[in-house]
Parts: sequence; structure tokens; C-alpha cells
Amino acid sequence: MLYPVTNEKRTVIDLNGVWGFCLDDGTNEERINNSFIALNRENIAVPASYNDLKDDLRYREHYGWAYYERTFTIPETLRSQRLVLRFDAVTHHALVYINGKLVKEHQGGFLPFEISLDGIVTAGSTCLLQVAVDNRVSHSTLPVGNEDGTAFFGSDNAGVPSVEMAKKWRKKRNLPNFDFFNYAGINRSVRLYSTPEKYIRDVTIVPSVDGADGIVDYTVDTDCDSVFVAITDREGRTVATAEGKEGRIRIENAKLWNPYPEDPYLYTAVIKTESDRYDLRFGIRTVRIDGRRFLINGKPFFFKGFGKHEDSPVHGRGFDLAFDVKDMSLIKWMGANSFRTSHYPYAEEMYSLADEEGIVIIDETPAVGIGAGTAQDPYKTFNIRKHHEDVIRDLIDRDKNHPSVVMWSMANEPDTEHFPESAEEYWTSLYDYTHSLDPQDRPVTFVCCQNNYEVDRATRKMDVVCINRYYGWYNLSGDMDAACYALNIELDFWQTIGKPLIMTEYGADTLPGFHLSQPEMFSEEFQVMYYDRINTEFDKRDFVIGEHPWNFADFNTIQGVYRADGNRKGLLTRDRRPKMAAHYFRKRWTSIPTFGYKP
Ligand code: E8X
Repeated sequence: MLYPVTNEKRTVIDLNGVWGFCLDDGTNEERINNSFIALNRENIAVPASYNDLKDDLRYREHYGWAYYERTFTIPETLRSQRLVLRFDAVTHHALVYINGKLVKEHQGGFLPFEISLDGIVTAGSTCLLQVAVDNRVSHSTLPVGNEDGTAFFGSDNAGVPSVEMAKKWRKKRNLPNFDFFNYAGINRSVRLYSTPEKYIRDVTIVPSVDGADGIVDYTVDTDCDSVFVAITDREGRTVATAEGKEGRIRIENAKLWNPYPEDPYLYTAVIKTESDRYDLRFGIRTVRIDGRRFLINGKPFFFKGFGKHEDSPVHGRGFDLAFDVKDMSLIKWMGANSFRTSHYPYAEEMYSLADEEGIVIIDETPAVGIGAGTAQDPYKTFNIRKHHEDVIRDLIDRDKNHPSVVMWSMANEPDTEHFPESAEEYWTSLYDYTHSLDPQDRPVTFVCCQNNYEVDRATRKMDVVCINRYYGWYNLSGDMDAACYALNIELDFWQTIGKPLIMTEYGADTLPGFHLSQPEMFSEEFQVMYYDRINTEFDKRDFVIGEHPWNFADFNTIQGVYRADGNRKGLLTRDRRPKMAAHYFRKRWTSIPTFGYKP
């Protein structure tokens, strides 16, 4: 799916701004047909999550539908063009109406969807656009939510009602089976864009290297008759050309895309047909697993970086370009070279920034929370497989051409311990499916939760072993000697598996400004000691080819006894101020090379 652009053939009209809004009060979902603007209308910002935009607890605790509305006019000048309405992300479930008619339903809150307006509206007309957004998560959604309050009732805490009694409790709420606030709404941009009637539907670029030359295998998906491709370099000079809807282009003495702090060189494919034009930036780089090494351009890459979130004050999970630019600056300030889009695909603009800055991405789906302890086998009882395949397909369709994307993560922390056989079947079949969809055939993994790694038979089948471990925090709390002992027992196991291993999460909640002469949990000194002790163990293992502290920054979660103003494991505060651990990693990572740190 191509990102909308304005050029001599195409026009983009921004529909972001202040829209009309109201939360559904549970009385009547018919509201959408009788414009609710007249009813308890509020002003709301698009793009943004609605949860933190009003000082009203209903917005944080809302469970169910919310309604957005605005009008827009299509310029007469677009009369001869194909018109498309595009939503970059609506979280989680959207119903889109134009002039009161349902024109689209979309499930999935982190990937774009489009609506062709052919036969629905005409240029020169003014339209009423209404969007109903459902924020509910369940055992049938990704991310996964718990059903019917089971997470809060039926526990063995004294005085808590039983699950049966809970059924009589009417106030429903979202019970996320994940540790980030369930921000919802029109979280990313909304645009009207036009193309010629005969247009370029999609472009696929598969780069490779032949000696000093770059090879670009391209495919242009179009009904146009003539296709002309010019490859231009960073200075805009044409370095190669080709004709036809698909082909192979050789770029002599090509400049490769290399991760920060090396040069992330980008070319542009200027694609013209008899009626349309699309310019696509791309990089020439190769990605390959070689034994226990992760090779980029044939060199052993070491992942220095983070698990992140799209999370910022006021915006919630809403698209925030200023934070994205700031985060890129901080990633480089710390000497990092990568991040994982935990736990959902991020806004496309962040991937384009990463292409330009040379920051490597592990691209993750919204499949988080697939597990219910020993209560039930999620692979037999959660209705998620079809949707999981849909989000993988849409993720690869959107991000396939980004040089910064080097690996797909199918999920975060699914249960692979309590039902090992069905877990192995689910993940190995989905692994094959993911590989089959990627034209560049990048490595595929999922991120494994702290578990009984000898029982888990799925993690070891992935191209890269990605594990989240909290020795010294959630277990062996505060005892870093015992934590390192236990960590090494596990690393001894992974040593026998012979795969590259990335520690995709490890961390300690830390209150900024909390200092102790003798490090204890929650102090800044403990966070530094925790990381220094564990990194020292990583440095002894050649197959540990990446360290991603959890998390880049503090972030918001549902309230709970373990969350004092959200999750505080950030190296930075939520408003991006460094804790001592950020300075520690800056010192460590600026002295670790991007390539060749491990043989
Ligand atoms: C945590 C992280 C959470 O924020 C992240 O989204 C997924 C969690 C740790 C799991 N991983 O709680 O800070 C630890 C499992 C028990 C050892």
C-alpha cells in the first residue's frame, strides 16, 4: 500500500483538525444516522487518542463506541480524478459513514485502510463524514483483552466477588491482557487523496548486491500501459533507468544503506506511466542470518536500542511527529541503532524517519496478550488466527520497502509454555506464512515472555531468539548476584540452540530523582547497576547479538498496584528527560560498534 503523496498527478487533502465528538452513553448505536453533532457534541483533536483530551474520567474509563464527525468539501478541480479516503489508524474497530451511509468497516487499530469514493461522492460536493470507533478488546481481538471482568473478579483476594457474582455486575470495562494503556480513537492522520483514473496501485522493491553494484528487482502494480522507471541518487542524478511493469536494474558502484552511525544512503525510484507518477525512496542493503550472526550488508550487526511505545502526554497513542523526531534524536544521542515497534505497528512516518536516520527496526504486530495462564489453551479458544494473518499481511504490504525494517516480530509474549504442542503448531505455521508474504524474505521471530524455556518448543524455531527476561526485577527481585546466576543458567541453554539471541526486554521500574548511596529497587542507582551487571554477562556470549532495555521511556498503563503513574522502566521519563541509566547507555553504546562487536 503506497503512502499518499502530492505531485503533478496526485493531490492530498488533509482532513486532520478539530472534529465533533461524543462518547456513546450506551443508549443507542443508531445515533450515527441522526448526526449527533446536535447532541452533546464535544470538540476533539484528530489525530489523537481521545482518552486524555478531556478532564473527565469517562474518557479514561470508556468501554465501547465513540463517535467522530466532520464535513469536508471535494474541490471541483478533482472532477476527473479517482478519489480515496484514507485512515492511517483507527483504534481498534471502525465503522465509516459518508452522508449517513456505511461505506467501510475495519478491525485492527494500527494499520491504514482506504475507501474508494467512486460512486459515493463527486468532486464539487460537501460530505458528512462520521466514524464510529469501538475500543473494546477481548479474546477475539489483537491486542487481547480479558473477557467479562475475569481479571478483576474471582481472584483469591479476600472479599473479591466470585466470577458468578461478577456476572451480575453491570459496569463493563476493558481489561487489557497487555501492559500499556488502551488508548483509542482516530489515532493517526485522515486524508482525502486523488490519483488519475489509471494509476499506480503499488510498487515492490527487492534490493541485492552483486560485487560493487546494487541490484534492484522491481514490480509496479498498475493497469497503465507504459511504465518508465528512473533511479536517482541523493543528489537527484539519474543513475539507471528501465521500462516495463517489472524488471531488474543494475546500479553500478552503488552506495549501500547502512545503519547509524554509518551512511544510510537512499535512492529514489521515479516511476512514471502515461497518466501517473509515484516517487519511492529505498535503500540497497541485504539482511541474512549466518549461524549465530545477524548480517546486514554481510557484516555482523549488534542491536543497541529499545523496546518503545507510541505514547506521549495528552496525545496518548495519537500520532505525534514532534515526539517521533525527538525520539530519533535521543536514540542517536544514546548511541543506539535500533528499536522494536512494541507492541504494534507504528506510524509510517516513523519508518521513513528511520530510513533516513539509519535506525534499524524490528517490526511487530499488535499480537500481544495471547495467553490465559493454565486456565485455557489460547490457540484453541481465542478466535484470533484469521485476524492475525490479516494484520501480518497488511503489515508487510505497508512496510515491505523500508530498508530500516530488518525483521518481523509476529507477537509479543504469547504463552508458549503451558500448551507447548499447540503453541509450536501455531507459531511455526504462522512463521511459514509470514516468510511467504515478504518479497525480501527477512528473518521472522516472535518475542518470548519469561518462561520455562526448556518446555517452550516454539521460540527456538524462530530465525532469531528474542526473549524478555527480568531476572533481578520480577523474580530474584533486587538480588543481582542470584539474577546473574539464573540468567547464565538460561544462556547456557540457549548456547546449545545455536541461534542469534536478542534480549528484547530487560528492565527495572525507576523513579526519577530517587537516589540511594546503596542501590535498591526503584532508585536510579539500581537501574544502572541492574543493567551494568546483566550487560557484563551478555558481553561474555558471542551469540547475544542485541540488547534492548525495556523501555525507551516511561509510558502510561491501566492503573494497578504495580504501576505508579504507569510503567516506569524507561531510561527516559515520559517527557523524554534522561535518568542516570540513559547516560550509562550513552557511555556504553557510543563505545560499542554497530558492526563487529560480536564476531
Ligand atoms: C513489564 C513488561 C511490559 O511493559 C511489556 O509490555 C511486556 C513485560 C514484562 C513481562 N513485558 O511488565 O514491564 C515480565 C513477565 C514476568 C517475568
